[in-house]
Amino acid sequence: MSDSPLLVTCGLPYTNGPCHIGHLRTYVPADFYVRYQRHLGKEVVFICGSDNHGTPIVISADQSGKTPREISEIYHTHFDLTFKRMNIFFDQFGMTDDPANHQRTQKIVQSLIDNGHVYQKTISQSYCPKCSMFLPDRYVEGICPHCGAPARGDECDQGCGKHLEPGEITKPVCKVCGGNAELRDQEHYFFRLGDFSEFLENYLSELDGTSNARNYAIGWLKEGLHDWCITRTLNWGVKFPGNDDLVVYVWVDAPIGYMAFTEEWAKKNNGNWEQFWRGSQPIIHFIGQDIIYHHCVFWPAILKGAGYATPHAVVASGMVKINEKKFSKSRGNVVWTNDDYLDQGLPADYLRYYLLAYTSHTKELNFSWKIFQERINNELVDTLGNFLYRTLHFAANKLGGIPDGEPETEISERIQATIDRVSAEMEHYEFKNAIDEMMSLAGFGNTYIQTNAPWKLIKEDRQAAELVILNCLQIAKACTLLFDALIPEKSQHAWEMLGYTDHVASHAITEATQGFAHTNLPKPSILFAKIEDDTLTILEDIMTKRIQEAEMNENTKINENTETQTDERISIDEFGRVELKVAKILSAEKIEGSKKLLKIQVTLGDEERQIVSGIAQYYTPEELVGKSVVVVTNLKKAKLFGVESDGKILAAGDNASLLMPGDDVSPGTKIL
Ligand code: B3M
Ligand code: ZN
Repeated sequence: MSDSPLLVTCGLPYTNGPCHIGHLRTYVPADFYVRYQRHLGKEVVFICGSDNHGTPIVISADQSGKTPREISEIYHTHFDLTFKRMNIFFDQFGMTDDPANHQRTQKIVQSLIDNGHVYQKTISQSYCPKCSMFLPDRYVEGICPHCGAPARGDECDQGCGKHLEPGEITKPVCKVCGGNAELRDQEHYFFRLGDFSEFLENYLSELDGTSNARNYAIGWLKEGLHDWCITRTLNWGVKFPGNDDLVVYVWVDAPIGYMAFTEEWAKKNNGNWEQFWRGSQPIIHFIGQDIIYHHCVFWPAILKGAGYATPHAVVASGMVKINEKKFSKSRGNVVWTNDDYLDQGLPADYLRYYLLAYTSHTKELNFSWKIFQERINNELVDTLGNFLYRTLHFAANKLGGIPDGEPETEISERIQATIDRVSAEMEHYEFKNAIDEMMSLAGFGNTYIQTNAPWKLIKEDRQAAELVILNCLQIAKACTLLFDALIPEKSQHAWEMLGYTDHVASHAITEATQGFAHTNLPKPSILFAKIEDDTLTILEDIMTKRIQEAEMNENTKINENTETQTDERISIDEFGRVELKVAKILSAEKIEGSKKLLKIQVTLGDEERQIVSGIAQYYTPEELVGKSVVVVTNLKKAKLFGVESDGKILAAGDNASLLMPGDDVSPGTKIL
């Protein structure tokens, strides 16, 4: 072990929903980086935890009838297990609501107060008169004052991405009751972020990590820094020192979690947390690109202001798209780590491979099952898997094990050159390039075995064939050691097929050029199973169904919203554009795979129509037949669950009570 330990952290997931591919895009690369550093002989402490405070958790807890602590524990355990299933292992996985973080946060905030970086100010904040409460952060929605996009109380999530201070959002609406919010005065505490401009300018000019993190932050600095309100009117969170009515803003105590979890790790392992947070041992933060501001501007200023060491690097991953569409949980453009991936029996290592090998870490990553299948089958199966299997199979079957002797110098040099290039790319957080280098070594192995054809050679010159295979085995060993950081489960399996009985993770990369001390080889098996077309269809179907279900929910929501927006009135002419007619239901049937939808045939007198309607939970198909209903007939056609819908049946209220005209009006009659 080296005498220069490294602290690596990952952004803390909120405990208000399950793990998805967007999360993994930060955690998998961090784990890859940590494992590779360990193979280089570096001592690394790898820290993460769950983010339990803030309005997202309180709102989810309210909605599910649980306390914020209860919901936090549920999702904390969920993330902990899911990460392990993905072969991501933290040395400490803490909770921001645990005592260590409460104490550390209060200490740091107290230091900021003592050092003169905090002041009190009265501000106008969104308040809901109906709910009698102030509306911090995500309790309020409205319009971004900077770009006019719909926004959440604390950030413009659909527009310019700016952080919003309390009271800044325009047209505020209460998320609890949907009513209009008003502004009311309240005393809050502010952090003098503006005082740190010069410090941050110097800090950022030296910050290591990915250039997107540095460049975004420098850009924001040029726009000028505003002081940050660091308190919120909530019961859930870390109490503000000296004022029990307020908690600190979640973005204060969440990053402090990194420090508190290091303390927890140190306590358990007889380690030293201060060498990082008060000393000069490097801290590297892996985060998503959307939280660069918090990590590169706000967080170093807090640390500096409270007298702690600042991070050495920030590594920010680009966003994830699904089938070239914006990632969206509500629209169904998402891959859930457990439900959609691991529980389908797919190996964690395949997804790890895709996430890291597909594109550069800072670029947007598009995920599609089709590309997933192509990349896994062409690269892991056909290149790496094929090379390992051909080599091991020949050695075990034809040579009875590992031949004696040393591999040729040019082979050792090729391996060493790969290691050097991989290490250099890793140093610059260019993970995709590093993997390309590794894969090119496997490709080299394939070409080498193909051109030297030991299966022919053995007939004329057994010794020459043995040397070829020894060379191949050396390349196979190097590949296994190199790929271990990326696909640890598969690499361990390969390591055992190379005749080792211990853990590949405990071996240094330098051993890649060292020969074998044993000769026995077990019978090899196939390392990477192909993704078959049938599997692909199943996986794609899951996604398509989810997107259709989400569209359906969205349609219902739009209807609900139009019911409540009474203040935005339309003219009689606008209303006149809506064509409403009486229709009679001829038949109805369920749509397979959907709980909510019915496919309904109606007659409008001179015309028949097919309409998909979300009323399956309230009516059986049989009881609908023969009923007269009201239909909007000039709507654009839509497809729901792949079924065409030409019109909309009107229904009222939560139980979808159908609007039914009397028997004296015949189908096709216009409603005026
Ligand atoms: N809990 C999640 C996010 O905004 C947030 C990260 C905290 S890292 C200290 O992506
Ligand atoms: Zn905006």
